[in-house]
Amino acid sequence: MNTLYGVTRHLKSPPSTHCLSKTILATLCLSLSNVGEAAVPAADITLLPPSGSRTTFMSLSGYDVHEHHAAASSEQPLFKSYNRDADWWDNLVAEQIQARMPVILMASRGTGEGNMNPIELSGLIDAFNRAGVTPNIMKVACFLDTANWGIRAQSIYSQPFDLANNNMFARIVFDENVAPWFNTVPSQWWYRINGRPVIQIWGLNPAMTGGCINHANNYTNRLTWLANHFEVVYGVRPYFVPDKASVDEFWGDSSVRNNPDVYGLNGWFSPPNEPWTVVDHKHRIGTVIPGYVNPSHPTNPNQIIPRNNGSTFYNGIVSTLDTSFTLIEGWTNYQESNALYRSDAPGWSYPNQYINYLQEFNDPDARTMKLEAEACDTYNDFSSGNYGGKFRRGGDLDIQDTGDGNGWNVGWTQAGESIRHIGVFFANGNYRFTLRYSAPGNQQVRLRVKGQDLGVVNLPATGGWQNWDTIHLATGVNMSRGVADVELIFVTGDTNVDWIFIKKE
Ligand SMILES: [Ca+2]
Ligand SMILES: [Ca+2]
Ligand SMILES: [Ca+2]
Repeated sequence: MNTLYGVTRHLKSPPSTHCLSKTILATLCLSLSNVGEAAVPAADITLLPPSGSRTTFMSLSGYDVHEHHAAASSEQPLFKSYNRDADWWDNLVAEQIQARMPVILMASRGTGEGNMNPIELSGLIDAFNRAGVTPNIMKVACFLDTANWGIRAQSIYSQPFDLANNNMFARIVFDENVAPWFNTVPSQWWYRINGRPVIQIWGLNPAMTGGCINHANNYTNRLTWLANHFEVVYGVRPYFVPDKASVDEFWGDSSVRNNPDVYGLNGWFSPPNEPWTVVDHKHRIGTVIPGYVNPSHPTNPNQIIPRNNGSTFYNGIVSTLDTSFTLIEGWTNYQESNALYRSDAPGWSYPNQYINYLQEFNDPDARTMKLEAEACDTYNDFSSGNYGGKFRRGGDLDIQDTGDGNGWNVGWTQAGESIRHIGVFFANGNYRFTLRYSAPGNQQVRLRVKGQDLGVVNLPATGGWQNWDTIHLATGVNMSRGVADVELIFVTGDTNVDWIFIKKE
């Protein structure tokens, strides 16, 4: 019975079980733990910064998610559970790594309301550290989601958010949003232009929840105060990218256009025919969405931008390549059909589709990439159900925690099973493919790239189901610019696999 296969043979052996006494068995533990050390040079499996892009894309990522919301959505993520615990952050970081995002744009709705409270961003920094992400690989930018400003003004002051009132602005905007964001995200992670951290600000429509009043001749003064105060506290002056409507509409403040701390303006998008915008004021700033459905009017065609099997997003990316930077809404936003995470929902051609689009344009040189085995697009699995029960919402692929506190692996592999990543972007050049695996005995796998069989590779025993090692599967694989499928076939099975690292030689 396939479902019984591996009940005893595939139990994980935590390294600590080897270490009965740290003092007596120190040498033995060291030698055992070394079994799992990388057999290939660290440089061969270290991400390089994305390079060659004509713009800087940044993924606006919400973190107010809860499983019951996602479960009710038609755009379920591949990953479970969607509840903002450490695993949730690990998965988000792994997805952003695979997309080679240079900047992850994290929203704040303030400490007062609790929905996207910026002190939660410590979870992101912890996940960066677990994944070995360093600030040269990915930066974090601040997005002030104004949705709660009016709510807080009503709650604290029993009146709309008043741009003429600097004390109100200081408390709600700086004390409850900006300060906790920048106090939680250490400064080495801040996305900067010319050394200045960038703060994007969403709209201040007077009809926003709770209300917003007195924009004219006041919004620009509040921004100047915020820049001055930020500089006093953090020793550096920020740049602002406000919402264009808050400047250009009759109710807005046109003097914001000339504010020296404003780097540019963000134009957002609008259904049904505007999935991307570029605003050219001081600098060209873009916004792109993969699709949109107004959750309050989900069947009104004027409130929908269809995904069109990904072409909406792809065309938007191509149309904004000449910007200083482009905001992408929104990585986890299933509520409005903007989600870009891995999903096998209708509207995605395959789970990693949107991630791969971003990889292509974030990192056109495609010098390094990392494909998580558990996040493959398709697979052959001979046992019914997910034996380990981890990571995926459904399906038969067998997945468990790696046991070293860093993600998941495919396990319970049998001869003839396989995993495949679809549409991975390569540049011109020769590539090397490296596998992180564990196996108690000697095993064999076979790599297939762009349909080309690269032969059987012998995997030496690593000494246990969770003793990890790395091995080059193939070198000098000549690729031409474009996308290709990467498939790993388990010739003998009984091999756990964590990821495939790909590097241009
Ligand atoms: Ca299975
Ligand atoms: Ca299996
Ligand atoms: Ca993995």
